[in-house]
Amino acid sequence: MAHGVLKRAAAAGQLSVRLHDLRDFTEDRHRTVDDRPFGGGPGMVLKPEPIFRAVESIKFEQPGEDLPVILLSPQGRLLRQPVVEELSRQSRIVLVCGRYEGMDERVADGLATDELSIGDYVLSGGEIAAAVVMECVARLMPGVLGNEDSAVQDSFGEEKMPGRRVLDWPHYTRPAEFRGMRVPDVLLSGDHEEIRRWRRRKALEKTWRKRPELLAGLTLEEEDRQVLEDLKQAPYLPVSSRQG
Ligand code: 4GX
Repeated sequence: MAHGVLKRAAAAGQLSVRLHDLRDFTEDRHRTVDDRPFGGGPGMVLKPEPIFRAVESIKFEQPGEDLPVILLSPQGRLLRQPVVEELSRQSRIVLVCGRYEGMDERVADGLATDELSIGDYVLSGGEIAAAVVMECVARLMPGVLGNEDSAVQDSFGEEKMPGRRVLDWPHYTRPAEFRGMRVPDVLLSGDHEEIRRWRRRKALEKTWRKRPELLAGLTLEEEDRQVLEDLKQAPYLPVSSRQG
């Protein structure tokens, strides 16, 4: 919260974050949040009661509110930009972070409204995953990255929102030549229509070559379809012989 987009979102009054220590919602002398798994096996499991009580204390603040309660876990649906956009429109979100081998399944079954994973790898706790969600959501909030209002992201769609479904185009800055590597001439030409077409072509080309599965579900405009047709015809050029 002290840096970058989270700091900016907070300064713009768009974001506030509260931490809730599960131990504050225990009732025993040792403030116990975990226990051994039924059925045996290694490791510990987070008990359901402190998690239910913690989330219920947040629900109690605004009775009747439609409050998303999101469990971070490798079993969740993958966090992708459309999910981030959906979350950025919510006024409040609860992110539930587990530790240990996991948490009592009744949290997923009877408390969480959604389960999200930030990727197919195993963290030791949900906190970093929650920070990733916060970061992605904060950068879409009005007034945070120069998005004056939330309508901007929708109406600009793909073109100004690379990363939504196609990869970004290549970026260059000065110097125009660095260690023998030239910036493509078109970017120095000042021809804005030509530059727009080049960027679109490069974005599609990069997506086609590096992440072809991202193009699968897309309905493309005529210009894009033509570009992709040409790409599929073109022979693949090794890095050493590419230019422009
Ligand atoms: N994307 N982890 C959660 C503990 C746990 C296990 C099961 C609830 C149910 C992860 C991820 C992730 C590791 C966070 C296990 N909590 N979270 N933790 N990948 O790997 O979100």
